[in-house]
Amino acid sequence: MKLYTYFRSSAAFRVRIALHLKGLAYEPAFVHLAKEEHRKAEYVAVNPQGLVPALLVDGQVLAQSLAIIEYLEETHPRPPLLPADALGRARARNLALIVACEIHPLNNPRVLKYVKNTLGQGEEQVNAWYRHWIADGLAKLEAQLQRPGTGRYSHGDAPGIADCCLVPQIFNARRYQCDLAPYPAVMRVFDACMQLDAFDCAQPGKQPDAE
Ligand SMILES: N[C@@H](CCC(=O)N[C@@H](CS)C(=O)NCC(=O)O)C(=O)O
Repeated sequence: MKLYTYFRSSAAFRVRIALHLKGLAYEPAFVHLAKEEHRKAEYVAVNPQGLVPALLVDGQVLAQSLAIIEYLEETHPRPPLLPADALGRARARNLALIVACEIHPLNNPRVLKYVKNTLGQGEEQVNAWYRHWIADGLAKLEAQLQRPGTGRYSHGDAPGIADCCLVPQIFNARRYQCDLAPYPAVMRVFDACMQLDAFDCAQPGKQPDAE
């Protein structure tokens, strides 16, 4: 498998964690987002959406991090990243989607660029935008994690799909100096995850393309 990745991409980080949790080897192909390599014809030919990550498997390209993780889950079920029961799976996906659909898309580079360049906002306003959506989303995630079902990890006592989303989002939040004190359950799960090699070795600073 070849993973199109960028060290700072939190969506690629999710997939790197899942691959490591399942013990699956992959060849990285680096797409430098800050240099806009994801917009170049060469990469758009791989993923027409022009977003990272993408996973090349058996000559076919998969995109969208959660679709990729679900593919890995179906083809390599052990260890599972989704609970065995339908209600549990729905809850785990709910937690993952709070990050993947309600926080992350609002803070993507192309969105920040639009706010800055097209709407003419300065760095301070862009950072305020970023921190606002982190705070809004993490408050909702915190409320969910305070509910029954959460264990050592987001759902139960084994790491799963929700943790693959939570951890990269905290790395992003820290990069933008967001206050994380109001989210004790989120941070407890983050700390538990970071004790695992699969999360630790997938982190941005440990990638070969890290700057
Ligand atoms: N929903 C997508 C999001 C992918 C995505 O937005 N990736 C970011 C990096 S984390 C990207 O390529 N952004 C490029 C841009 O915004 O210009 C997924 O989960 O894979």
